[in-house]
Amino acid sequence: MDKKMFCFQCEQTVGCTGCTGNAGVCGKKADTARLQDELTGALISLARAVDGAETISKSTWQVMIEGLFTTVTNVSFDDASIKNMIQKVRAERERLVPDCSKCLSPCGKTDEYDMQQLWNADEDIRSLKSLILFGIRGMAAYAYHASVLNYEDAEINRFFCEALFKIGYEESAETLLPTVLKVGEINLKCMALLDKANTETYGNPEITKVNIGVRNNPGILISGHDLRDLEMLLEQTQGTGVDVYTHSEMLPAHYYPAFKKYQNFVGNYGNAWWKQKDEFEAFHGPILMTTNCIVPPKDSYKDRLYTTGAAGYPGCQHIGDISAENGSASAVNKDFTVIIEHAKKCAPPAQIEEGEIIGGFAHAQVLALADQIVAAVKSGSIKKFVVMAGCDGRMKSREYYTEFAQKLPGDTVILTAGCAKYRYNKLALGDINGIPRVLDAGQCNDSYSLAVIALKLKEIFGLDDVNQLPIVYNIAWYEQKAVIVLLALLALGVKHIHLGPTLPAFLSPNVRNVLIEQFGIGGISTADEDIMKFLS
Ligand code: SF4
Ligand code: SF3
Repeated sequence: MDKKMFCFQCEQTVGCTGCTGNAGVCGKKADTARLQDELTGALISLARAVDGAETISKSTWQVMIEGLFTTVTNVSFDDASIKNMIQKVRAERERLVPDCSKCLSPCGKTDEYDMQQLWNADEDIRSLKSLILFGIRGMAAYAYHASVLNYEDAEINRFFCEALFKIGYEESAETLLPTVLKVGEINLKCMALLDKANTETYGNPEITKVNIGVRNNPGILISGHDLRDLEMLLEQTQGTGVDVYTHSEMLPAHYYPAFKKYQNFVGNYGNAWWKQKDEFEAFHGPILMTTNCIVPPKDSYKDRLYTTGAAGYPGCQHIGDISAENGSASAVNKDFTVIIEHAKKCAPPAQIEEGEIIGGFAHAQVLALADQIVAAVKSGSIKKFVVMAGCDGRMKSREYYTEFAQKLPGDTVILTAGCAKYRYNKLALGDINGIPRVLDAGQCNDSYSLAVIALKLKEIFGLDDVNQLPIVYNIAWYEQKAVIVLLALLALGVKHIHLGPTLPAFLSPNVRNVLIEQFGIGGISTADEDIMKFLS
């Protein structure tokens, strides 16, 4: 494959086949894509080194998880930080197998993997390995957020190695397919770990009305998925006169009890990630991107865009972890003074919306309402739950999701998580006996709640199979965290999931057929046709 770059990991890939030119649709340049490949090849060699090492330390897992997370769509566009990550991976490998680099008759076992081998492989092998790779990239995001809160799991860490090892070494579809399913199984554990980390640290999300208007103070907008970053920012802005607003996937932070005590935690500003060019301009103050999704910024606000954690953009200031710099083993610690001082010099945000939205329907809150929900199902007031979790994206075809939500009959309830919700969470869809018709469980990272709710309902209704529940799945995907949520649902035995707006480019016809035959996976058509089909 003699292309400048090759990437087909997200839904907006060119022509539904792959980004191959000077840059991807997301704005990722060919050089950055090649560095991400180099990083992935280095991570595979690290996994090979782990296989031969006697003792593995925490730093090995941290490097592996951060390295994978860095390559998730819209996380890092910064070549310098990707090169730095590659060096960290190489140093870790050298530490684990110091004799390899000095060996006079090298066996090649810990050599770096050339990703061209994967991109040029037989299409079914490429497809299965891509499912594994993109799945563990998504899972690494969850593991990263959990580890920031000091929650880790040896089985999950080991599995990152196993999966990377298979991408590098395994060439048979018969052995790769079970690994694809195992990625989903392990991810259920990883999502449970992150749920435990978040809820034990910040409390169980509860029903919350979130203001979408603004106040008259300067503000900082925080986006992405990292709750620890938000916590530090809220602490450091106390008494400064600077307000804090959430953006996109940070909206669900308002649902956690721990953040409600901050008087300057004002509300949510804007919508899903892809509208940020207009919304960041109107915000006037600094923006902190803690994870995806970064859109290459306009010059008009680029100096106001800051990154932290795995996120990066060239020319935007990155706020590092002081505890890591000090070599301290304590929790992640960052100094956001520069952003706060910047905010003080900025005008207050321009109001772009007003009113409130409601959310906080993660598993504990929904299960607290179980009696009410079960009664509504038994009386026929609720006929179906429609899981519409996942990602939003800029493609016009995603207007389907707004239309679908609008046209769903009044006896249906939407269960959502992820930024997909912005396609319908501001519609007046009403409630059923006091239960809102859109129940937002949180970020894409909180999709675990939807699995817990389904399993609990199965138990309450005394069913043998999760597919007997009155739940249909119409999931919107964009990046690799949605891929891993899909694999987790398959691991739970959920069948007949509809995935849109288009099926992943990395599914070969044969792999797609396996998913259709074994799991009944399907695409979408029009809102009218799908409502008829899904609810019949
Ligand atoms: Fe293309 Fe998506 Fe890859 Fe960006 S992440 S280069 S848009 S496939
Ligand atoms: Fe959204 Fe980027 Fe996937 Fe977390 S913020 S769901 S796309």
